[in-house]
Amino acid sequence: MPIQTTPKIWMNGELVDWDKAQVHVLTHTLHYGTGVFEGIRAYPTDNGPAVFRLTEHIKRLFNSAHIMGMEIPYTVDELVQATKETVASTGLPGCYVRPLAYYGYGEMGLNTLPCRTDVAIACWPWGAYLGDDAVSKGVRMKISSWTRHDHNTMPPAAKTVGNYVNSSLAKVEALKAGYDEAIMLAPNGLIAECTGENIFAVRNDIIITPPLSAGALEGITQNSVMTIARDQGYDVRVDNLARSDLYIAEEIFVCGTAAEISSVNSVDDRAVPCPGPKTKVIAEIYLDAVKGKVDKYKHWCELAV
Ligand code: PPE
Repeated sequence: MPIQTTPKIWMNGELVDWDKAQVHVLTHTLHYGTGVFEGIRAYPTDNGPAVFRLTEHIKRLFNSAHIMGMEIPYTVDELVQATKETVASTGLPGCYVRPLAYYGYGEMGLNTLPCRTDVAIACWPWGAYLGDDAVSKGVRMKISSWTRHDHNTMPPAAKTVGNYVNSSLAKVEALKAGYDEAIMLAPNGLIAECTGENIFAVRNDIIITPPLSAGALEGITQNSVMTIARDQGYDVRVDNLARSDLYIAEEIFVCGTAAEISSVNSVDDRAVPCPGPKTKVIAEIYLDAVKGKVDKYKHWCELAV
C-alpha cells in the first residue's frame, strides 16, 4: 500500500512540504546504508495525540549513532521537540513516526569521518503491520534461511539502515513461501528476533524473550511488554530460546512499534496454541496503555502539543 502523505516533513531544523523533502541521488546513506533510524507511534489520547515512549526512542537513535560513530548535530531534547512538532503538524490523532539520521550529499567513499549528518522526521498513517486481526488469528512464522547479523559483522543493537537488508531478505523469503513473517536465528543457531519485531515464547508458564547478546534489538515494545507482564504477576525472563522451544511453546507472540503485539499460530507449520491467554491479556493492556488509558503507564505517553 502506498504511503499516505501528510503535509510536512522535518528536515534539518525546518518543516518542509512533503513533496519537497528530497535528497540528492549521491546521498551517502543511499549508497552505503550508513544511516540510523527509529520507528515510533503516536496514538490518540484524551488529551490529544501522544507519542509513545518518545524520549526513549530518541535516546536509542543516539545510541545507534554512537555505535556507528556518527555525530548527530542535535540534542535528544531538540529531536524530541522536533518529533512533537512534526506529529502536531499532521493534524492526525495518531501516526507512525520515522526519524532518520543519515550521511547526506557531499562526500562519497567508505570513510564516513568527513560526512555531514542530516536528520529527517516523517510521519504518516500506518495501520497494523501484520494485519488487523494479528492478535486473534495469529501469524504464520517460518525460521529464515537467512542468519541474523553477528555482533562483529553488523552491530544488531544499532538500528542501522543497512541492517535491514538482512531483514528484507528474510521477510520476502517468508512471504513468498506463504508465511507472514520470518524468525531469524543468530549465528550460534539460537533465536534472535523477527525481521522487525522481538519475539516472546511461553514455556512452562514462563514468558521468555532472547537477550541483546542473541542479536535482538532492545525493543521498546519488548520492554513495555515485560513491564506489563510482570505487573500482571507473570514470570518473565530474558533468556536464550532454541528452535525447539518455539515448536513446543504454550504460546508465542511478537512485538514491535509497527507490529504492536501479534500472536503466532504456527512456526514452520507446527501449530502453536493461539491466541494464548497471556498474549491476550498483555495485548489488551498494551493497546490501552499506548492510548493513555492505563494510569500506571501514563508516563509512557508524551503529548505532542
Ligand atoms: N527488532 C527489529 C529488527 C526491529 O526492526 C524492531 C522495530 C524491533 C525489534 C522492535 O523494536 P521496538 O519498536 O522498539 O519495540 N522495527 C521498526 C521498523 C519496522 C519496519 O518495518 O520499518 C518498528 O516497529 O517501527
